[in-house]
Amino acid sequence: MDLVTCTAPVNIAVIKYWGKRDEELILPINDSLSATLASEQMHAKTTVSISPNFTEDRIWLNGQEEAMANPRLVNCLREVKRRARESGQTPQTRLDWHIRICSANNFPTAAGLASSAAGYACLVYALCQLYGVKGDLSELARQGSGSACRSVLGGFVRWRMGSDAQGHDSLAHQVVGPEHWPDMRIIILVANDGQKKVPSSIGMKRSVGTSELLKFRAENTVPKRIEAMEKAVQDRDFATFAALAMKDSNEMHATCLDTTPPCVYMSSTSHQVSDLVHKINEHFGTPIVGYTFDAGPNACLFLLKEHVPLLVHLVRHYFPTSDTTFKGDPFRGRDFDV
Ligand code: 2P0
Repeated sequence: MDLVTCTAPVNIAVIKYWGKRDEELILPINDSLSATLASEQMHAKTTVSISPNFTEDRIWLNGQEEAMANPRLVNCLREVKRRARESGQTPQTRLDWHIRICSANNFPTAAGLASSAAGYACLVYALCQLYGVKGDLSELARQGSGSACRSVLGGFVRWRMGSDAQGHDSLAHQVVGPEHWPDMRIIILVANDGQKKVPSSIGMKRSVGTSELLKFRAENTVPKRIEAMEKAVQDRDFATFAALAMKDSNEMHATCLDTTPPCVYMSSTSHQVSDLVHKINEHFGTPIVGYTFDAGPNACLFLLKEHVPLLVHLVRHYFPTSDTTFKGDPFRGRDFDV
């Protein structure tokens, strides 16, 4: 039996991916840019094993057995095996052995964070190790989940949408490595409002079909904003970085509201967090904290290390919570190195 175990971290987009031009290949309508968390923090851990004794392919996610028939999973496995076959590194017999996949996240699903990004990045990396596949992994991870292509690299990562119809140039590139901005911190505030959200893939499809604002965003706003964001990251210009992240998050959620029927992801708590951040920044006369919201109500706050104690104090004051277990830990100042 051959066995590989690896981990892959979550990434948080500051210029958002929202909308596909090709559903099958998962090709986006705009570039996006994200920060990958350090790998020992919020991550997926996946073990893949093959054996001539296994009689069928099987997968377990967070301890529960799931169907192997998931088309994205099937695509990833097929593509990795195709590359392995083409490279001639793996004997056909090994490729014919059945596989077992066991994957789990070390963070609560309630956090509503991009678990599919960490999960597919981890799966693809593990499969490539298992079958001896080398080269760029982002194209393979992208076919599991779009945002997963950004989790195969550390630091700040840009996913270039590309122009090739087959998606061969729709790849992730590292903007700067994890060591570039050592004082950067991310605090995640979990707003447990119990709202049922529209899955992002469905929300995106709906936005592509109905939102004119989305088209404007993809063609006009993001191409300029992402260049400014890349420069802000390279220059470690926090004020510009935070201002652009907030603008982009708000524009993404505006396109979600411009969608028919609208996709409402932010809750009243999310808006209260946003208000607090703007008040703090107004007080300082410059952005010292920036927020971004994904397809859910939870806030990801970016700030520099020196401001973590102040922010944690203010959040605990304005958002007192009785839940101080792991789920509530973000309120206790659990900060993550990028
Ligand atoms: C992002 N999100 O850039 C954006 C912001 C959510 C909001 O990428 O359909 O799970 O698997 O490609 O990657 C979440 O979407 O969607 C996402 P699929 P994915 O992080």
